[in-house]
Amino acid sequence: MQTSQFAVTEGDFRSLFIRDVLDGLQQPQKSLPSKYFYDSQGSQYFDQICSLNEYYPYRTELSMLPDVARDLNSILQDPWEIVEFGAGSLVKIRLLLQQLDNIEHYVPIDIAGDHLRQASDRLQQEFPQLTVLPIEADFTQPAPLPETLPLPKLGFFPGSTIGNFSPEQAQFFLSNIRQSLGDHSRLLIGVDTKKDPSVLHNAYNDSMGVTAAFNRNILNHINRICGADFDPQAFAHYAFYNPVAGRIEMHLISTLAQQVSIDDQMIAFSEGENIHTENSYKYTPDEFLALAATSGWERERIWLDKAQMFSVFLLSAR
Ligand code: AVI
Repeated sequence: MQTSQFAVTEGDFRSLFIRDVLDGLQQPQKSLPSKYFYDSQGSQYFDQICSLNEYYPYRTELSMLPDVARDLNSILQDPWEIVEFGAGSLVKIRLLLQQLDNIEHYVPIDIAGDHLRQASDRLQQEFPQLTVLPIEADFTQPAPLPETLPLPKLGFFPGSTIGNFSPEQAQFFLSNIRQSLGDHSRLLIGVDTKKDPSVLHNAYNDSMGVTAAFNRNILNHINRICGADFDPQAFAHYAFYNPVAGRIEMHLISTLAQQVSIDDQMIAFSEGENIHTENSYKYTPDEFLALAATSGWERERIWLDKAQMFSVFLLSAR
């Protein structure tokens, strides 16, 4: 297995992290970038969320992928390579690789380098004919793919992670990957659908409190990396569906007036003041296709589960 790195150094990561955190917390509406949920504890919480009954997106998409892969196998006749954005533990790709005959290269991109390399080693052993070429990088940032990859590319972006971008950011991201995947590329992307708000509410307010712990954990991550002194227990988890914006919003609410030191700055919170930590946009198929079209992608196929809880799109580069 070859490896490739576009990684930032630890020092760069820390200063970017501090800058993002202070930028967000010094605005009148305090906010934090949701990508900072995912330290190793946060990734474990997210894995637990995926196993919860209330959190339907993960298991619904997983149950759809074998059928998607079967259909895809008849579409992808020539040799292809798959580029996965934010590949994580490489669980979903296996469901594709088990059915797809013509994949020669697989390029998982993820910021968690050690985890990515270990998962890639295991995948390489399971699929010895495949060339696995992991790239340690922040997939949200535009970056060219290595020029050694000559085959047409299928981008893979499952899990409705696209929903964690604003529509403008999603458009920017989709245009960028359209550029880096090139002409003749395709994109297989999972997108959460609009549905009964009570189902959405329960998915982000689970009865075991795992989503609450996941939300608060962003403060532990900030404490560790930025030398801050947040007390996560002094913030309450609050998540709701905003029907006008078509998104779940997650917030942390300060339960008392308090001051927090971050790097060399003090940030004041009044009692009841909120930090907006995440958006999770939900799209009807038509809304998502319209967004994709503005980024150079057109509809090739859509799969929906029976209850229309989740959608998977195959898009082709225009
Ligand atoms: C990763 N992402 C698609 C999840 C979502 O549903 O927006 C993150 C998450 N936040 C709370 N629960 C899960």
